[in-house]
Amino acid sequence: MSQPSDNRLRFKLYKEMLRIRIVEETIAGYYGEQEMRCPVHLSIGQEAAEAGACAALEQRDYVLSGHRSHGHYLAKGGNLKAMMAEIYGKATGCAGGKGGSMHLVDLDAGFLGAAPIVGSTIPIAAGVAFAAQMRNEDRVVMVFLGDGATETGVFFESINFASLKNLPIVFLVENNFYSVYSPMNVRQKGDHRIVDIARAHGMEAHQADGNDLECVHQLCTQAVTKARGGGGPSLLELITYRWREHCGPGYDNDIGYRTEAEFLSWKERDPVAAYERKLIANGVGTQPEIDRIAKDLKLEVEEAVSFAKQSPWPDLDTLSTQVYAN
Ligand SMILES: Cc1ncc(C[n+]2csc(CCOP(=O)(O)OP(=O)(O)O)c2C)c(N)n1
Ligand SMILES: [Mg+2]
Repeated sequence: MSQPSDNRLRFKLYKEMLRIRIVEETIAGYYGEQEMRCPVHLSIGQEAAEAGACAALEQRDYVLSGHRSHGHYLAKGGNLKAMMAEIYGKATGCAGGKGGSMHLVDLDAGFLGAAPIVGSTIPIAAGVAFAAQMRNEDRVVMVFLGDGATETGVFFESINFASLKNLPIVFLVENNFYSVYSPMNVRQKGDHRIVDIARAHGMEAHQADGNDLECVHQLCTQAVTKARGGGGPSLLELITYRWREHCGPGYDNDIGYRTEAEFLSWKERDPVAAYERKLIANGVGTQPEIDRIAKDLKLEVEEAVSFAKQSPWPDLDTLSTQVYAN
């Protein structure tokens, strides 16, 4: 993005990234009230990967995700009020209040679903891409997964199938170094590289800085354009870092699986603050403009929380509906 005419896109990307940050911070702030009764996996620190990747997609494209999916849902255009209501377990939630944070869905936005069984949505995404290809639809599928999910059997089967069939799919790996509390070096031998797995299956793969919003967006745009043009699948590994505890609103560095120094070094590389500095330094935006965007977003998110809190509980007689496919 070198043209001044790209400034609108820069602001759009920034706003999407900041919106995810504010939503996640707001959830963390209200979580202690114990009105949200589902576990939440927040992606604070990883927002550039999420916003940059989804902005490369069209509305008709499909996204699938896993347990840490708020950012993917929002960046793909999912309804914020319906997401908040879902986390509060209300009837107005995107899954009728029965799924919670880890079962977000918004078919209108092309967010086909998220599920917390690690790896489970990867083969579904490959199947969706296969269907789009068979039906000759102009549709790309992007599936978000973590570094831990690349260690599931279905990941290997799915990338093999996607490569073999030249499917229109992007495997978007957010590598935040940990699977819960386990770093890569206790899970895999030697110099393990996720991109090499994809390449070994004949798939194009790239690793990039997941905290660099524009870099993520460019890389994803290339992969999506290639998939849309019949060029087949890609795997993109975005290096990033989760700030908060694996599951929940707090911090867990004291447990000892990672050091405070490591955490602080990644906080220094805050994708939101870095992009704000870049916007201002390049004369794209001013501090008052940025402050106004943040203020508007906070209002929008507070409204969503109020909507969720005021919404009714699901009726008891809906308990067993929409649980299984017809
Ligand atoms: C099949 C399965 N095994 C174990 C778990 C428990 N679990 C939940 S999240 C997670 C770690 C996933 O790590 P990663 O894919 O890197 O995603 P991250 O949490 O880092 O975003 C595990 C092991 C699970 N949900 N599903
Ligand atoms: Mg991880």
